[in-house]
Amino acid sequence: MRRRRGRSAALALGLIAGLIAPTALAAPPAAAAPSGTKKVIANLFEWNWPSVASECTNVLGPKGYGFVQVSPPQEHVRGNQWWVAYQPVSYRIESRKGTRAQFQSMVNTCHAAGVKVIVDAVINHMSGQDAGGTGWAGSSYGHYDYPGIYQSQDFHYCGRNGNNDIANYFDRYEVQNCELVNLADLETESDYVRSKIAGYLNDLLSLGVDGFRLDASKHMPAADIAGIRARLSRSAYIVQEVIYGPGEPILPTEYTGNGDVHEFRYGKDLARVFRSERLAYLKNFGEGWGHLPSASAAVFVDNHDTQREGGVLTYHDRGIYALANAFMLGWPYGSPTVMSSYTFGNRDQGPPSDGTNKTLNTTCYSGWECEHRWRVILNMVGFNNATQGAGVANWYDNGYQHIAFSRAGKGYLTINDEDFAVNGRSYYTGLPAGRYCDIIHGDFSNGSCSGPVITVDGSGWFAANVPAHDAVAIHVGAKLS
Ligand code: LM2
Ligand code: CA
Repeated sequence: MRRRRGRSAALALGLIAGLIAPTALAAPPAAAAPSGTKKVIANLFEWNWPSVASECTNVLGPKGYGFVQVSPPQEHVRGNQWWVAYQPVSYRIESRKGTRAQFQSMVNTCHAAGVKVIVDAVINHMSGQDAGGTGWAGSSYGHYDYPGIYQSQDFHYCGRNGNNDIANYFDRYEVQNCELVNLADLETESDYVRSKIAGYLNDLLSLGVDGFRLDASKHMPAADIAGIRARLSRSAYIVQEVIYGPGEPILPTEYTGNGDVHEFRYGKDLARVFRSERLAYLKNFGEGWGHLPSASAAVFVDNHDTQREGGVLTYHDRGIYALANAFMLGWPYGSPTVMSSYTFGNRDQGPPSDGTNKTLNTTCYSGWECEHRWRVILNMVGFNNATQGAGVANWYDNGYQHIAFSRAGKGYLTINDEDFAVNGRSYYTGLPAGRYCDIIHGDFSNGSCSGPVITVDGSGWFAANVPAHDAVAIHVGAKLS
């Protein structure tokens, strides 16, 4: 039997604006939630350590994020651009984002909130300035000279292109032995270099860090990463940045033996689907599209590089960006990372900082986008947690921009990206009968829902109106009765 529910005032108000509104934040629970089923990573790009710490306590932990990924913590070249972080000059944990003590305190605070910490580790190269200089924390350096760490014999000089720079991505030797935009390329095959890199990573592990994003992994042979990994003092989550390029010889699959690998096709394909194709095509998104095996894939709608390069959805896309993230968090493929950005007008613009380039504390929605707090994205983290391990069932699509699916017995998501509302339709969920909070338009806390309530009947159906470019999501973790 199909039952219909009248259009609620709240649903009628389900405008795009609602998709990006921040949610009211509940007070943190007394104890950290168990971390076993929390898989979602929040990438707090360029946040300083005190701000990351308070976000762990106030938002990430209570709302169910399992991990926070932080920007590179080592000493870097001076300057105001964000990318100074990608030019290490020493492995001291001392940067514009904070001191070693602040970093340590951030890790402890995040752990106390049940959030693990992943560090963006820049280990393929050092700085890229021909002249050298003095680093953030006062270390002096030359392009191929880092006193007490690396000397000229520790770098690759590939002998190509006149300046040792990478020009041809279809040449494996060149990609791994030449310089990425003039960045002094470490001889990662040498025992000495491996021991220095492992020393840095082990120092971070000693501070309690849980995992690493290995920057520029494609520029290091998988065997070199394996050699470094073998020197780690304990196991750590590893995700490698290997950007798939059509026809290139270096493949993301070469790296899966070391840990997870970023699937860059995911965000690009998702953007194309949302912008110019059909959501109906998402029915087999992931492995069915030739992407990496799900168990090895780390996925995101955008990251700090792709949001500057184009070809993906970003915070600029507002409601559609929220919907794309909702799909990512609802769909069981890979490990999702939610991007959190500061507002930028040009590619090089650094984060809000003071006159000395020290990064200021984060102020959400003012200079910082805080996408990870947008209601749809934040509440879909709860959906992701509640549906762990449940497969896709009851796929529905209208052939175009309206899709729906269950996560068997645990949750249901429908996205309507048509230019028109879909009214008076019923959806088969297979979920237990009951009243569920529509977490796209309301927040569930202390057993009540601040938005529309969806009633699943005894046969597993519900009826709802879904406005244009909007969605409805329910799950067993946000059930009223
Ligand atoms: C990465 N992954 O493999 C990072 O995700 C990416 O953000 C990094 O580039 C890159 N690899 C190196 O770690 C960024 C940024 C570049 C910037 C570099 C180094 O996208 O623009 O290059 O960091 O800071 C800048 C200048 C470039 C210059 C270079 C060296 O833009 O023109 O090259 O510094 O001085 C002469
Ligand atoms: Ca290299």
